[in-house]
Amino acid sequence: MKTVYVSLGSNVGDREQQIAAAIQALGARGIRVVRQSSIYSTEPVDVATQAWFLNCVLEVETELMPRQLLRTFKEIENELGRRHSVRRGPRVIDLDILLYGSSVVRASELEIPHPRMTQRRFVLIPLAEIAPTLRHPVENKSVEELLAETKDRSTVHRCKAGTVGAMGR
Ligand code: PH2
Ligand code: MG
Ligand code: MG
Repeated sequence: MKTVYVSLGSNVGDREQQIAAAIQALGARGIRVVRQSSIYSTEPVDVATQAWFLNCVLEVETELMPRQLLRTFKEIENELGRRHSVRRGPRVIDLDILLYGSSVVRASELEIPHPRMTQRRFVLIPLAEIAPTLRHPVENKSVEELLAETKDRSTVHRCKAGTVGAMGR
């Protein structure tokens, strides 16, 4: 069983409903959601000319290997109506693997830790909410330290409380 941190984002359609549907779809596929951050309203980064996102981060437990988990995430994205779209542009739902245990994967189709997580307040702020002392296996720094050091200055507002305590135990 591996502990995995997952980033969820949406900036098209009913963003909150789509995030809820994605979390439900994970559970339906046997991926156990242990912690859920609050939902944050976040300024778009990379492609700035798009709508604001809702973002959150989950701690999940799974038996799936990284590539199986990636495939499952793509299936859920398709199920929820995501169509191939502009790179880093608008999306109905995006599920990204941030950290998979302390594994490091560097392949063209999958990079773990997520290569841009240290440059994104919309990832680091929700992640720090649920796992402040978690260590990044390559940077060898805690999430709190990464957040204090990031150069990203984009706006991130907490807008809905999560369930930081252990869920379903
Ligand atoms: N995702 C992107 C690009 N930019 N900006 C915010 N605020 N939130 C996102 O989830 C996001 C983004 C590509 O995955
Ligand atoms: Mg993404
Ligand atoms: Mg993605």
